[in-house]
Amino acid sequence: MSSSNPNHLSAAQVKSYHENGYLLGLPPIFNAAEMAKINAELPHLLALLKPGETSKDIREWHEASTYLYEIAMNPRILDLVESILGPNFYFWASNFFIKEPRNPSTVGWHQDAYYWPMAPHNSVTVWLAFDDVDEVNGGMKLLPGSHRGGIIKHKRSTQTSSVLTLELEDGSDFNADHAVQFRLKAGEVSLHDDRAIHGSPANPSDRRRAGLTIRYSGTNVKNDMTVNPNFKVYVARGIDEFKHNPYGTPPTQRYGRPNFKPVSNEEAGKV
Ligand SMILES: O=C(O)CCC(=O)C(=O)O
Repeated sequence: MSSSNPNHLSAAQVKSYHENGYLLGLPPIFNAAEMAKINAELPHLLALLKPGETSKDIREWHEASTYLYEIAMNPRILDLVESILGPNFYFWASNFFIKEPRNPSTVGWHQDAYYWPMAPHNSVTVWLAFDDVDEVNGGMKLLPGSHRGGIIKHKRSTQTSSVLTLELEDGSDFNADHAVQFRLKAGEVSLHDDRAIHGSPANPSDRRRAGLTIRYSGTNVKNDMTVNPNFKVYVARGIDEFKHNPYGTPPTQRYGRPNFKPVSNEEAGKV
């Protein structure tokens, strides 16, 4: 996409995204002071978790928290997404992947698109680093080009350490030796395609590894409401020419949680 907006991706970056299924090396969205403020607010959200819940249960809380809604609608983030998805797209999901220091939780290898009852595949995930993230504290890895290989049938996780229930098997479904290690500073983002194979190991380090995933889709993408009935969209840029999906109401309070129980990954996916 050629553009006069300096925040849009260059033609070379867009090409690289489409070839590889991800993009790194972007200028920070938030500077250190802004990120410190965002991090300082996170405990207010965590305080709303109920007994037995973890940060993984903070899903779609942007529907009730301006704190998250404003991050998702940040113009600098939307400029990046617009470069990939074009002028008309919506925002529909947010959730945290937080690995505290010395946390054994992993994220098994998977394709987001396998979990989502959505078609066609025209979605971008923005992964916003709340901390410096690398190979030492369980940063994400992604298999370049894997988004072009089709959707592979996932198996039920056998590793209890994985926070996901369905995953792909290294050596059988793909070769993890070719995976790229994501490294981000707090306030930076990566972008990835909903079909790209990715995952992350445990965090054996003394540093927290927290990230917020924010999901955007072209307005042509339709959710199957019989599978994920809580699905709501917020038009982020342009117009919704298709009107395939129900609209959410923007939140009014700083920190809140929606009054529905988000469907689990299994319920939302094609198991
Ligand atoms: O944060 C991670 O390690 C995994 C994130 C992920 O699976 C995703 O963004 O879809």
